[in-house]
Amino acid sequence: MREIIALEVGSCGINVGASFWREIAREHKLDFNGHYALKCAGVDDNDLKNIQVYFSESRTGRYVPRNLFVDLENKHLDGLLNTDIGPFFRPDSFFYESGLSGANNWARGYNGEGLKLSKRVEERLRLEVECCEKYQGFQLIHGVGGGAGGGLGSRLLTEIKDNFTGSHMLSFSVFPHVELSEIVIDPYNSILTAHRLIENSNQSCTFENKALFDICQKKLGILKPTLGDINTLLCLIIDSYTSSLRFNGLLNVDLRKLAVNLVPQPRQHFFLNSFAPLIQNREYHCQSVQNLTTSVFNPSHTFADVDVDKATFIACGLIYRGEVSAKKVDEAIFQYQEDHSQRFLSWMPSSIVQCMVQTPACDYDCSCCIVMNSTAITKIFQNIHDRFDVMFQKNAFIHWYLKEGMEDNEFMEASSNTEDLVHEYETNIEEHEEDEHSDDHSDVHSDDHSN
Ligand SMILES: Nc1nc2c(ncn2[C@@H]2O[C@H](COP(=O)(O)OP(=O)(O)O)[C@@H](O)[C@H]2O)c(=O)[nH]1
Ligand SMILES: [Mg+2]
Repeated sequence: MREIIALEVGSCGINVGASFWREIAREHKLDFNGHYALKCAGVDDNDLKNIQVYFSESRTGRYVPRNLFVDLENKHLDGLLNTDIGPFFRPDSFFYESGLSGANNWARGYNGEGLKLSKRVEERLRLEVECCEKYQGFQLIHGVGGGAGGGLGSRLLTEIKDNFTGSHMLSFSVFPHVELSEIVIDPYNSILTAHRLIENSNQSCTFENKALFDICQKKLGILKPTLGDINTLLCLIIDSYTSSLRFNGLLNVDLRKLAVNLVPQPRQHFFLNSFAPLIQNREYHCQSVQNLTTSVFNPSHTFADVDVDKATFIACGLIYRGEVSAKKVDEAIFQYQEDHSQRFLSWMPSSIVQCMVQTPACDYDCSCCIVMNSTAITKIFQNIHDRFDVMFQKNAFIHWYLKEGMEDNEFMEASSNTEDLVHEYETNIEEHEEDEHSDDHSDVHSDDHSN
């Protein structure tokens, strides 16, 4: 069995993680005591076939999430334990430093208290790995702008890369956006985290709360979206992405195979995502494959505030869920690629991979999620870089980081690594444009020949 070990770090990670476990419990028909099957739900062989990917089975036959919640304070974890989903998790899967609060400083998560905590987490990860038959890797959910999600998340990314040789890391990373940022120092936290994600993650799905907020308002008709609404939306992607690992289906893939298809250069592993249908009340009607496919490519469905319409695709993965005809999927994708060929790199032979999971997402008959490796991602990195630069030039707030043992050059290194990544993504466009021009010239030559 190809197990995954999940980590949810910091307030954002814990909240989004709780929504994720809530949703996949429903999909696999587990109640919050870990028992299969939920009353009234039909039993299906598929429910448990790959259940070990995310759950361990206890001696008493309970399914227990294979995850650790990690934070620099206990407030959110105590809160979670006291909700209906609390009993679902192992009590010893909660790791925190009690008594700390307001630890927004990345350096406290990466060095300081976070370093001590990370040693305890690492020990536990080792035990988890030993209990796995053949683990495929780790999954991290976090907010990159936080002290815990960013700083401690980065510490764990680094330790895992160094100490679990050959392991694969998938992250679901929520980036801050200037319009919805509540932490003044989040540009520092974000750039320092981005640096570690570039170096230590193998694939990262990136989200921006601003886009999620807009989708809640404009598509789902929620006037004042709460973090709960935003997290439910975000989890549509995490559920769909991981459904190909959790359920049987046509052309299913594991973490590594997904990465092979989507990541032509190891550093360029940052994905944008969108989902269809985005509808007010999750309705029980199936949209056509054609509609689902066109919708996921529609920029207004993207879970980040970027312009995918003007960007070049490096590669895409489409995950369809529900009873969907493979032939119709082939036709819809072929049609999209034909109509938008100039947006795909000429040297990537099969830049759209597809996957079909027969088990639908809860409350949907059929749906589609796209994972895009696209040059549009540069906007997220450029934004945090620009916001970082403005503050760093003034030396603002730096003393808080230096006090926790950091040095100026760590900021410079993170900043130039992020700039390099933007440049590497942009090089794809330049090369693509050159290829297109040389194609034009070769057309002229062949015309000349025929004359
Ligand atoms: N989508 C989402 N974002 C959150 C949530 N909680 C916090 N954030 C965002 O995550 C970023 C980091 O904040 P937080 O997670 O509170 O910091 P940490 O606990 O120190 O990691 C900020 O940009 C917040 O706006 C949440 O439940 N959902
Ligand atoms: Mg917090």
